[in-house]
Amino acid sequence: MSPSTVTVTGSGIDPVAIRRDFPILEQQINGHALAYLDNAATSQKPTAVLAVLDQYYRRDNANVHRGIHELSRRATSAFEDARSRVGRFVGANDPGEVIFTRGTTEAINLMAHGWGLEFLNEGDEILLTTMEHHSNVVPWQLVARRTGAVLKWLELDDEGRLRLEALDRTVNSRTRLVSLTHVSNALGTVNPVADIVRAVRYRSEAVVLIDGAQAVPHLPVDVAALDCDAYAFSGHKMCGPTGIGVLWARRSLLDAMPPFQGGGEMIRIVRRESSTWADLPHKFEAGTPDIAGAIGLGTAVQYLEGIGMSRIARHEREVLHYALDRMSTVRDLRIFGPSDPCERSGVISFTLSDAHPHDIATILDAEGIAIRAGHHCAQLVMRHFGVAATARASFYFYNTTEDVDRLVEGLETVRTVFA
Ligand code: C6P
Repeated sequence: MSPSTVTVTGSGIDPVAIRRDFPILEQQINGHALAYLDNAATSQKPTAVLAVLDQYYRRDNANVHRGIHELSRRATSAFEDARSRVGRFVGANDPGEVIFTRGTTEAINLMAHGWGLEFLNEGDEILLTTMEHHSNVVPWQLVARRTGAVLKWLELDDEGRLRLEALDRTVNSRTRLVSLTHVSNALGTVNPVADIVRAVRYRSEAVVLIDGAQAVPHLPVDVAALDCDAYAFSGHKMCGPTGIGVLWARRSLLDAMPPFQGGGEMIRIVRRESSTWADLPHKFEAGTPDIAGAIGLGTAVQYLEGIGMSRIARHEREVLHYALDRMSTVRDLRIFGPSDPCERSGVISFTLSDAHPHDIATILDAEGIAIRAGHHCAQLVMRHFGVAATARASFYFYNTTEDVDRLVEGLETVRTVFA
């Protein structure tokens, strides 16, 4: 369960030792060792997670909360243990406040349907930022259309930071919801969430929802310290399986919300005319959940705890510094996002001369280097910078400075091809 022998350096971890836990990284792609730099899209999975999924299906598979038999007892206990562990990982000590979802997208949609449609009225204001992933834009557009609520926007500055000075003007007594990302997937900007929550609380009684999809995998996160009302994240970006994620929200908020979906296990009593709901968190988990996914996510959290989130953050910062330094030597390369590395996470969005980002990604792929190209589901960010797409390299704790060297060599090849 804990990572294999890890050499601790003064400032972090030894990714070479860590990489032994990730068999997928050992392969060759197009005749080259794989340099996986697409971690913002999804992370790779350590053997501990692969093993627990295998063990669950081989030995313990049963439905949860339904059976009296031994397998159901085992599955239920592993599923609920995972809930408690994943909750504690983000500072949430009440497992009733930890709702398993399919991921960040479903968690935000749960808030939009369960809270937005129920509590928003015409003229109420929803404050979003132009840094948001579409998952934190479109659900609120749908809610606004149905309730008559109005969308307001916090804009970006030239470096892709939020214009926080505008909070004074944009948050007022009509603001009912503020929903923003903790870390931008398209720019790497880390937002000062605790300060923003404090500023919002000073000016309104708005509910504050944080999209933590790019934060929880990379930084120590404590929802209690952030003082937000709800927080969403995805398992697959933090060494867990796909198809599982979490909405954490305050019990008082969840108690007030109607169910998102109806079905098995979310009810207390069903009569012909109406039904009553199960206690939290089950009220929001209709149908058979992704049991293996939740258990896998619990193991992923245990694995990350074994390394230590502070060390992970420190290592990624070192790789980021190195990458920003090395990439600054590539002519005609434009990097988006804050110039101060302390304000960003291990995501580097860039363009190179006139090369289309898809061509950059294709040429790098031929060298075994995996990056993402496109609008990164953040078209508002692309529009802000006047580009249709960027190339994006994103790091995790198993990335090395050698991966960065390979990236920089690959970018020089791109330049040659397009010269
Ligand atoms: N970003 C990326 O390549 P899901 O798909 O539900 O697990 O996560 C959605 C999501 C929400 N918010 C942020 C900030 C995100 O980065 C993502 C996923 C991936 O950037 C896939 S588009």
